[in-house]
Amino acid sequence: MKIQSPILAAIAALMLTGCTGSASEPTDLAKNSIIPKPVSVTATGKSFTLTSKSDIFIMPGAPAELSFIGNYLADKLNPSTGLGLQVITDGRKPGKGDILLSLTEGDAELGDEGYELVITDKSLTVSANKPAGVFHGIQTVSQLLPHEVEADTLQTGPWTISTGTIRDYPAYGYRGVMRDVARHFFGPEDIKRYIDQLALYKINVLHMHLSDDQGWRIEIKSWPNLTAHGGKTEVGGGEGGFYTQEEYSDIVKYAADRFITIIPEIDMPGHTNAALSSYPELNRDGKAPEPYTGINVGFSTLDTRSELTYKFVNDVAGEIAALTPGEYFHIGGDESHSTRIDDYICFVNRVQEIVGSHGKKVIGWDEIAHSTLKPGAVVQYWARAANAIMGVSQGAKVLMSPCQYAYSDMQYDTASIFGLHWAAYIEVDDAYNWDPATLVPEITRENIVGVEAPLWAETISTYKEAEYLIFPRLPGYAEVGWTQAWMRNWDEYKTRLASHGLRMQIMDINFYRSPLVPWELEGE
Ligand code: IFG
Repeated sequence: MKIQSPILAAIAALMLTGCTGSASEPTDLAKNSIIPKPVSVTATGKSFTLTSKSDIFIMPGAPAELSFIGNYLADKLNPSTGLGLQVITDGRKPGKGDILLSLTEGDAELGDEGYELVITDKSLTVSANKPAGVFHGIQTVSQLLPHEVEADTLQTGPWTISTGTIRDYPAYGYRGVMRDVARHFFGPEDIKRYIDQLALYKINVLHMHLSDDQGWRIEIKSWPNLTAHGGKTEVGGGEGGFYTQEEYSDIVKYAADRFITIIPEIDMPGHTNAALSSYPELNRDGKAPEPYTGINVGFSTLDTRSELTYKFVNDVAGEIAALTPGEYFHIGGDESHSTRIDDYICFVNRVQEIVGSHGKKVIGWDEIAHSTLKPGAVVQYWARAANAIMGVSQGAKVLMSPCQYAYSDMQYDTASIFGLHWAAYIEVDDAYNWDPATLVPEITRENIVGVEAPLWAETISTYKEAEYLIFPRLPGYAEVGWTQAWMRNWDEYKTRLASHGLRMQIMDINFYRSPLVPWELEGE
């Protein structure tokens, strides 16, 4: 069609886009950059636009979590869109341009974490069996909006989404990361910022490594010196720090509000110099070692033959379990090179009983498979497949954290400014190109609870340094946990990840600009 007059051209453009977005507005929902990749997307070729008349509707009688989610979405969208979205719970019906969050009954395919997103040119509805599914659905909504939505300052819009239906649910129920706050301490605000970043990618577990040789990071009221002394330093001799029980509980709630479960880890019998340095009586020779600020491992052990040690473990596990609604307590168990194997086995067997007595299931690094695992125990495969296979032979489930793919503290390459490389150099494609269900033939899909990407903190001491190692590998780990392996392909994924570069840039995330990703960045 040849148009002479600019007025006619403008009218034609408006007709093309339904009188709202620009002519270039995408109208194909299937052309999205959602991470993790959703199960199914059906496009219907029109556009839905949020306007200043839009609001977020929740039907009366919905659980309080839905109001939290509605406000979470409004707080996310309002600063950048300026639309002043309100959360409406008074029974008024949603109209044109409104968002509806709702719970459905018995959409079995969606499970507890899945959602259905139905977008027409008049409305956008997120529905799920459980609030967690609705929360995951709004992350997808945010990712369908222009990347400027991630800004915390007013942007121009238009705030348009292509129409269609998305049905989505996770491959694995456990999609986690681990933060080592013992080698270097990261305060509550750092952890909460991290939790909000995890929510963007539908991660649902944060495992906190709360104790090690270099530091004890959680207040234990019956053993106050653990933090008064053991929390006072860190790798390199810095001031360390610790969470009071109030701060820990606040982190647990902050995470739970975002449908993320905290799993606390007290690493034992090895990796215990901070505890041993805090209480002479915990040491076999009655002498407390000096605080340790190096990065060696395997030199420390609790006195596995002393009854005081088991009182200590019971007190610690009891206090932390009482603050932790999640079903798991992580007992560590790795690198106990200074513990005789028969003493180690006896210790792990007793600690499993203690943890069970406080109503928690045990997770431990793969070495715990040498013990007699209690029902429900989970073996976290990190270094030795033979240990994990031993766990499977005892009927235990496996949490996949293979160090050569999932260790976020590994350098990307020899030029990486932070990280280690004892396991491997892990570029962004290496972090993505693995299938938990086929990595170890003897560990099959039904043995696996999920995946977790640990970030050890020997070489990082600030939030920005941590972000450099975490991003952009984290979205890939999230997809490994959420999306079926047969749907995943690096060459397709890297183009979606590239568009997330703009989002990470706007959120001021200090991500590594891997040369393997065709980034679309502003001003770089
Ligand atoms: N292995 C140790 C960690 C940490 C890590 C650094 C495990 C289970 C090497 N144990 O990984 O404490 O030092 O990459």
